[in-house]
Amino acid sequence: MSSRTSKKGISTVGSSPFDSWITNDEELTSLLRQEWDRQTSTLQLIASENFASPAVMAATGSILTNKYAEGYPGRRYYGGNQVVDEVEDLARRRLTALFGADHANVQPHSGANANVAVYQALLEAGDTILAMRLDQGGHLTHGSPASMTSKIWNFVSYGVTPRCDDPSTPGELIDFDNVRELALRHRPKLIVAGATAYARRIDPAPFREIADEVGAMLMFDSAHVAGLIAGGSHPNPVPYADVVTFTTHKTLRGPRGGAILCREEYAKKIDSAVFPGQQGGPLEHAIAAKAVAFKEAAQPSFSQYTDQVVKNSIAFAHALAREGFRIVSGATENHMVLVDLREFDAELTGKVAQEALDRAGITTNRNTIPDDPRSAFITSGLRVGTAAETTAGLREDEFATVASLMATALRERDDDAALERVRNEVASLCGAFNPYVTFTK
Ligand code: DSN
Repeated sequence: MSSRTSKKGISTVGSSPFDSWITNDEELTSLLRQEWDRQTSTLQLIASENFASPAVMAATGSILTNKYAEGYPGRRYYGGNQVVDEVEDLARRRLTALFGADHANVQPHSGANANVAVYQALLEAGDTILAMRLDQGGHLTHGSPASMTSKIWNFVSYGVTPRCDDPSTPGELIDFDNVRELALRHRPKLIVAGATAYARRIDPAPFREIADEVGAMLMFDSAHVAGLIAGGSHPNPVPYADVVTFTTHKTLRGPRGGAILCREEYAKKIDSAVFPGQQGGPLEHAIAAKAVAFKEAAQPSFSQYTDQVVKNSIAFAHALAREGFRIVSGATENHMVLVDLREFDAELTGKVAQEALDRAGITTNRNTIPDDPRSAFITSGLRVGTAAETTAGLREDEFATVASLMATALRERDDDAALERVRNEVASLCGAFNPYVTFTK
């Protein structure tokens, strides 16, 4: 392979940030090149991933990585932070403007850190939190027994309504009667809205009503849909929630990291919980990259992008249904599709499907579906998303093709030659839709 051309023949010169990654460390450069090839010659359908812009990646790799800056702008524990203060202020200003929030904290290293910092800021150990159960679509930090959050706080979990195959009364939707009943019974101090494997729009208004009825605070974990909210494709929870948390690298298309928005009355407590409560020195290079992403998300072209993400997801769900997959809740309204594999093939598990698709150049993740009889390691479901490949330029027709390639790969999963044929078709699709060519157009 030439040093400037990927395995699939894609020139990396002038069309990608690849050149800036070349280091004098041959082993690492080789690995970076392999990952460049993987990301640009296979399909990235993991719902929580995206392709960050070259500007976001440049800021992530900037000189700011050298600087220690414990504290906040104007109140640091180290000298030399004049410039860093302005960078962090810029990120905070752009973020509050983007979502119309009172206060922003841009230091959380991840969404999990952001969530735990909120719990620490607003609650005492042992307080009750009402949140969505992991196996119904919630996140680990929403009180999964495997997460330290469940050891510190007392979680009560809500779920989704039972499955219903009549399209006029879809099931597997957040069960607001259950949320209200549990809230009245357990009187949580905090209610958490938001999910990690839920393909429908989450309306913040009914959560606010229930929180008010029981005197609870409301946190909206918008990790997955932050970009859809910023682009105006989903409702903004900021006017309803006391606190909103999110990651910056999913639909928001920024660097890996987290952020918190809150009402002014909680600002001091939230800031203290992030630093020094949870973290030490902030990653100012990541904060600079967040600032870049917040500016990008404020552009009209970003709204066009998020609208297309949702249109693609709807087209993808229809095409997958035509191939014989059952779509959990019967539809999607965001960037992801949660697929129940059992009707396509009763023997096919999420684990086997994910591995077969990997061999065909289609990257997905297995996922439990509501009331999944299989374990979280095996699963009966697959979660796919359109955020990344929409950035690369795929539209509804291409997602219909992807659904058909997925079905072929899964039907012929034991036939290496068939998987290789799908892999070649995937590579040719990816060759026509390279995200780093799209970005520079
Ligand atoms: N749960 C991860 C995901 O949605 O992929 C994020 O923490």
